[in-house]
Amino acid sequence: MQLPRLYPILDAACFPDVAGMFAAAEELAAAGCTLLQYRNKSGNARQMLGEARELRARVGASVKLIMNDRADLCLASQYDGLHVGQDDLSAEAVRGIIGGERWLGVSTHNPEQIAEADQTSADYVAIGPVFATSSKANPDPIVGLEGVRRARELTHKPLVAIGGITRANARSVIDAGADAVAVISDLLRDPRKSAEEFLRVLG
Ligand code: TZP
Ligand code: MG
Repeated sequence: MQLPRLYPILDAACFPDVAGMFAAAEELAAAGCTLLQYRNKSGNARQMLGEARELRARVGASVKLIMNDRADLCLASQYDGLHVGQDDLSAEAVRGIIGGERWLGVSTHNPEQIAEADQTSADYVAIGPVFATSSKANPDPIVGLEGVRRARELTHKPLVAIGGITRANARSVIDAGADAVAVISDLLRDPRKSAEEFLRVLG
């Protein structure tokens, strides 16, 4: 699998309403983003499936869509992949649900978790939070660029860095060994222009 450098996350909690999230998705696709994650930590399943399907309708078939946390909703919405964290079902458990073709990503926060994720069938490993973030409740300790460098040494899988990544620091994260940066907040204001700027500095 080939990860694009920019991996925007659409977190429902970061938008005043769903219309804003759908509009942001369209803008990100128009900017050239080819991979998006739908994250909703507080929606009910029915609501989430509706939103997931609407996101697909807005961005079209050429953008890869990843569901956060929920293997059932990944299948129901026919998404391209699933992203799980340390408190979700294990990589192997969800692999058994989503099958071999869909992308599977696993969040890690320290060297032990990276080494463990490396031994699974995950298609990519995420490491973070790299920098301070206000987009996640109860974040793990910041790993810094040193944490990204360490992660790079511990896995040959594609590496996604996450947490506090902005247009100003994204390049340093890639230079530390990440293949891609996952971003929530620095894409919220004027998503199209922000994504274009990310793609420029990452290119
Ligand atoms: N996992 C680790 S940090 C984070 C997640 C979901 C939030 C990233 O959001 P932001 O706004 O790009 O820091
Ligand atoms: Mg999770």
